[in-house]
Amino acid sequence: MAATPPAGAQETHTNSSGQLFRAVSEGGTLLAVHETRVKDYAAFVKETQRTWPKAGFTQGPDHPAVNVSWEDAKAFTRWLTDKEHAAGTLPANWSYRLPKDEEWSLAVGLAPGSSMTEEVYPWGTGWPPPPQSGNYSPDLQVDKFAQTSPVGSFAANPQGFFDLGGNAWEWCEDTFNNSPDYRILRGASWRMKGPVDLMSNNRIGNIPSIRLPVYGFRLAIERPAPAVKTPAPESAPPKDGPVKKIGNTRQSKETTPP
Ligand SMILES: [Ca+2]
Repeated sequence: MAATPPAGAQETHTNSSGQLFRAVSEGGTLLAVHETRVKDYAAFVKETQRTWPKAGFTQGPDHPAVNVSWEDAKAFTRWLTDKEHAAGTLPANWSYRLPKDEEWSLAVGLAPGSSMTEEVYPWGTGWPPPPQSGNYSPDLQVDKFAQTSPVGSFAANPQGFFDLGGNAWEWCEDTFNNSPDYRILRGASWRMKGPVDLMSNNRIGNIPSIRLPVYGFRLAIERPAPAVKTPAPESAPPKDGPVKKIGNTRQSKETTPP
């Protein structure tokens, strides 16, 4: 059987800084259930002396690290990989990276190839977002936070992930519209309020060097694929051709600080 295990039955891993990870599919990539926090990122900045501009508003240690560029986030994944390898807390053939776009879709509950225009949101279907569904623009009046909020302030989704909708936009590995100059961000932020902006399949792109107080990231763990089980012929996945890029592919509207 290749069925996705029910929520709560997924494989998990906890790393050296107490971050919980869940597999996005059976035997698949491990994704952090939370965005990378201020306290996680601050340790990296302190040790590497990397530039990290202030967000411009108050952030506690459990808020998502923002004002982090794609390049910063990638440097963090390399730093943490090296650190945990040296400490022996990460298997030698595992490494940190950012989520791939398709992995992020699995975490938010989208089936590969789901419609570009399907009105599915991280909280389900229907507009407007219900109270306490996530940290979005104060104009929507669904949460009490003016800017970022501690990660995990709202309920996890059925796959066990927090803040996939709102709080910080999340950098992904993938290029945006196949342009090497742009990288994908998913999930919208504490500043967003438009129905299309908040859809689960929405994607924006921006240059990998830009830092904005609405941009953060969550970690993924690359690891060897499990031993292949020979599937029975009837359980082979349907041949629908290559997975297409889904969602609204647009240039970022969040290009300026508030
Ligand atoms: Ca988020």
